[in-house]
Formats: sequence, C-alpha cells, structure tokens
Amino acid sequence: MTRQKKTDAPAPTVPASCNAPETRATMRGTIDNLLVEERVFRPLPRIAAEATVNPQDILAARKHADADWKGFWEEAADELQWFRKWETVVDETNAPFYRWFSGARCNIVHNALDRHIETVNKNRLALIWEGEPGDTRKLTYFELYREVNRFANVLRGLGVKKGERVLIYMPSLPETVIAMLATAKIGAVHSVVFAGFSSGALADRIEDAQPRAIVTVDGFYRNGRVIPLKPLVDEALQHCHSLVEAVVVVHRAHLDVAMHDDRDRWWHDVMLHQPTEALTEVVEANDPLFMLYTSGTTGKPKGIVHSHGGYMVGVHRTLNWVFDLKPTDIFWCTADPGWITGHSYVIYGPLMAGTTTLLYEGHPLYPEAGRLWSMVERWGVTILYTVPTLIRMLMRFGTQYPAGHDLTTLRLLGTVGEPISPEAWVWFYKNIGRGQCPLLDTWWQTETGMIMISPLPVSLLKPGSVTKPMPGIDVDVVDEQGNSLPPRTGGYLVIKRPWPAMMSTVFNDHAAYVDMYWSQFPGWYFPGDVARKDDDGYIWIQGRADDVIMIAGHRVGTAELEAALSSHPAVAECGVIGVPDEIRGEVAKAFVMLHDDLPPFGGYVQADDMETELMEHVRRELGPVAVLKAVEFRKELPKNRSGKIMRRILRAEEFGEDVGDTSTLEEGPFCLR
Ligand code: 6R9
Repeated sequence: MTRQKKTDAPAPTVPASCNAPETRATMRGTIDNLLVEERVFRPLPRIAAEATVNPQDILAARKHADADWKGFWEEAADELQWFRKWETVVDETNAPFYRWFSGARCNIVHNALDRHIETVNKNRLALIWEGEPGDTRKLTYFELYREVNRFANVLRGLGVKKGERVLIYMPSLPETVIAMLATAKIGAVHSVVFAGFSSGALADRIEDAQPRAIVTVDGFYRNGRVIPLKPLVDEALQHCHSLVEAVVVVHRAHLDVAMHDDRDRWWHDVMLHQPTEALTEVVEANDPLFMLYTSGTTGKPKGIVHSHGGYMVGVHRTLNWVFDLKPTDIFWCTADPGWITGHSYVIYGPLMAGTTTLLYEGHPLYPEAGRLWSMVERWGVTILYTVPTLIRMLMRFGTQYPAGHDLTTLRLLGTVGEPISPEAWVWFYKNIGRGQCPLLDTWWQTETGMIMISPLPVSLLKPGSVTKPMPGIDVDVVDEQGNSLPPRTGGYLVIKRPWPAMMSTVFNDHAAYVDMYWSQFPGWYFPGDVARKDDDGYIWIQGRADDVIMIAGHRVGTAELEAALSSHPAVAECGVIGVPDEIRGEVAKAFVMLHDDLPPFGGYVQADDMETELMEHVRRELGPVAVLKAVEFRKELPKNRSGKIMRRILRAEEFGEDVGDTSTLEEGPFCLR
C-alpha cells in the first residue's frame, strides 16, 4: 500500500513481506494479491515476561504436533477430567466422520462447572452479567452450579431425555447460560437460536431440530426498547410441526404475555423447590453437545453438530493459548450466545478455564457510544474479544469516548468473524489497547468449533494478518488442483489434518457434511475461504471463495478491496461485489457507508465527486487491476448476527434476484446501528 505509517510500529526491523506486483499470480484458480501492508508490531516486553507460552514453546509444540499430532492432542485432553479415558485418540475408520477420543466417557459440564466446586474456584465469580438498563447480576461458580442443577432437574422433570434437543431462543442473559449448561448436563443437545431472528426463521429451526422443549424469555431490552420474544415462539409453533411439549419462559421484561396452560411455564415457577444437586449424565465423547445453524449461500440453514469430548479439548486448549488466561482475568467476549463464538469463548471456554466471563444484554451503543468503555472500566476487563464490525462502528465516534474512560486494565485484545482492515486494526490497537495490548486476530468457523489460525500474545503481529495456524493445525493455501501455492499467491485455504473441536456432522444430513466440506479437496477440509501466505508464512484471509471477483483475468478477494476502501478516512463501512463489465468481464462495485458525523466527507475529498475520489483511492492503494466501476452510498449494509456484511444480499439486490434465505439477516433491534 502506498500508505506506510512506519511510525506505528515500535520496532519495524523485521524484513517486510511485501507483495511485489510482478509476482502476482496469473495461474488459473489462484487469487491475486493487491494489498501490501508492511507495518509490524513486535512482541511487547511486558507481555513476553508474563506469558505462559513463549516463542520457544510454540516452536516445540509445532514440532511435537508435526511429529505426532495425535499425541499432541492427547496431551491437551489430559488437561481435562474424564470419567473414562479414550480407546483411540481419533478413530479415522469412517473419515471424514472422525471420532475424537473414541470410547471415552465425559461431560463438558463436569469440566466447566462440577469440578470447580472441589477447588478454590468454588467461590470465584463465574459470570458477571449486565442488563441494558444497567441492572447487574453476579454468580460464583458455586451459585451457577446450583442454578444449573436446578434447571437440569426441571428439564428432566419435563421429560427431556439424553440426545433430545432443547431449543434456547434468548438473548444474553444468565438464564441462557444456565439453560445451555443444564441441557448439556443431562446429555441433551442445545440449539441456541439468535434472539434477533424472526418467527419464520425460528419455525424452520424448530422443524429441523425437533426439540422436546423450548426456553425463551417474555422480552428483553435492546437499544432502549423492550423487544417481546415469547409471542414469536407462539407464532412459530403455530406454523410448524413439532414435538415441543414445554415452553419455559424467563420473566425479564415484565411483559404480560399469553401463556398456554398445558404447555407454557414460567422459569421462576418451575425452579421453585428444585434440589440444588443433579447428576451429570455420563456421555460418550462423540455424543452430541449442541447444534448451531449456519446458512449456506442457498437453501435451508444447516444444523452444525458438535460433540462433548473433542469440542471441550479444542476450546480449552485454544482459549488458554491464545488468551493466556490468568487467575485475575475478567474476560469479555462480546459475542451473542446464538453464535459459535458465544458458545466457545463466552461460555464453555472461560468456564472450563475457571475464569470470570462478562455478558451484556444490550446494544453496544446504548445509551451512548461509550457504553463498552464504561463497562471495561466498571468491571476491570482484562481481555476484550470482539468483532471488526463493532470496531469500525466505534471508530466513527472518534477517540473521545475511549479517552474518557480508564481502560488500563486491558491486557489483551482479540477479534473474530471477518477480515479486519489494517486501519481498523491499528485504531483498535492504539486507541483501545494504548499500544500496550497484543491484538489477536483469530480465524475460525462455526464448523471448526475452536480458533484455528491466530497469533499468541508473544507473536509478531501484522495488521490484517491472522498470522499462523495454532500448533496442531495443518493449514495450507492451494490451487484448484490442490497444489500448494508459493508465498504471495492467493488460493484456497485448506485444513489437512482433523482437529478435536471439528463438527461431527450436519444434523440429519450426513451427505451435506461430506459435500459441503470434504468433496472439493478429498481428504482435506475446505472452509470456503481464500487466502495467501506471505514470505514469513503469515496467512492473509482474502475473503470467501464465493465472493471472489474476476477482473480482467485477475481473481481478487473482497477483503483487499474493502480494506483499501476502509483506509479512506471518509469510509465507515463497505461491501464489495463483482458486476459484469463489457471489457474486463467483471469489475467491482462498492456499497459504502460514509462517516455521517464528519463535516461533508470529512474534508478529505480531493476530487469534486466522492465516487471518483473513492475509485481513485482504491486504484492508488491497490494498483490498476483494482477497477471499481461504481460506488453506491448507503445508510445501512445488510449484516448477519455476528455483523458480517452479507454480500450475497447485495448481489441479489443489484441483479434483482431472489435474495434466498435471509433468516440470518440481522434486522431491527439487533442491527448494530
Ligand atoms: C467464528 C466465526 C466463519 C467465517 C470464516 C471467514 C470469516 C472468521 C475471521 C474471518 C477473516 C478472521 N472469518 N474469522 N475472516 N479473519 N479473523 O466467525 O464463525 O460465523 O461460522 O464464520 O467468517 O470467512 O469462514 P462463522
């Protein structure tokens, strides 16, 4: 890139891994790389001094994993408690249906909760919850344990059996965590449905999952409003065939909701007089723990299934390595519980680690743009793990809000969910992390269950790169034939070895599991992303393979075009798609949200016309291949529950096509703005 702010790097002595234009790939099936980002951030001495995992450990772990990957994961499994050890670390006889820790007996709730009651963790805070109006609740491990046991008894009383599904349609509340853990405790399978979804989306998921019971809430607070939820359950149940025998309703927003006598029960009524002890079901390691729906580009959402044993090992190991947890940490991952990040790194991971996890019910900008920072200050948050979309949104409000709060407790930052543009990365690092906190950009998926590619606190960081695979994870970038690509050549990201927290299947559709993830490159897992490595082996995600744009024979990932656009000071958010072009075949079209709180275009406009200015800016940043044909200015961009821009919807709108499944589209109260 033309803008190289070397002053941002504390010690920019590492050879720059630049991507010289002359080496751009022209091979079929490879992705061009246009973005050249040269800033590097060296490990901070203070962080290195307190790190549990230092660079030598990482090297040793990689060596160990490469020589004996099963032994490597077996060691990770030994850090947790099992009722009976496995017969095989990973049974590959029916690949790609890998069975991790086959024959073992366990329950993730034993590790997340039960075992802490016997240790000093018993009276430590497990959960701090803050409601949007400002009400708060704190639960120690012992208190959470008792609540979970009571609700486990409720579920058993309602006739929920091992292996049956419990659907949880709730926002971020303590009861959401309690319901999830209680379901897992009795060996049932939870399916959390994002509270921002419509009754139609809920009905589809009920129809597919066939839950025995539903847990929901009368309503909740979001952006200063009360959002009723229970009526949507009634509506969904009217419109689908289901086995649902009981709906348990948490009383949160004092709404006068209709209750069906034979089916609906208040949470506080059923919890009354329940014993505070409950047996933890002993399950086989491959028994299902939960399912979570993701929507493909077309068709119905798919229920991604995860199992107890492998998932707990993968999540536990990655949380401890990436975030190097300390007994004094207050861990805040801002993800919704209806997203995989909420499962792995708000609930299961932090609880297995015995740390304190913070949950927030409401909108991140309510009542004003400093809400997040006031919460960091109030609770003394030490680790903040969030999404690029939220960072971009907060950037729009400038530095006055973070500057007004004491953020000095923060020691680590993380992001997940989308490529983070170097601009947003540096803003977060400097203004929130004060240049003192490593920023860990973690790549993974609902399907992978755990972080797969990420720096550790002692890694050298490059803004916009997810750095290197976690030890034990074998990642490569290949062309369409599966040949490994040299550095600086983009291609398909593949994972060449199974890993413990991998999904076990698609619920009720084993063929879809094989087709969607294992058929493109037989024997390897294909996540659907395009990426490149640089000369240091660092990985740069270029976007989703489905979104790649072919400009005059050059294949360009959306992440690079969007990062270049985002580096223009007037651009708040953007999404790029390919549109037909007579000469070049295809060119890019951008949908852009400008900073609306700046003077017209922030005074940055050199050309008369903002569209021309942005087109020229992208060309300056990325070179002549990056042809932006048009820029459309928008007040909103379509996003899903985790804030990802849905280019599929932009494309469908552009071409007047059916937008397909929009059930995961974030609308109304959940829309981040
Ligand atoms: C955890 C989660 C998965 C897709 C993934 C990729 C994108 C996630 C990323 C990232 C660039 C990162 N993605 N993390 N892209 N950098 N650090 O996000 O799961 O909702 O299933 O999405 O998100 O495209 O394939 P999920």
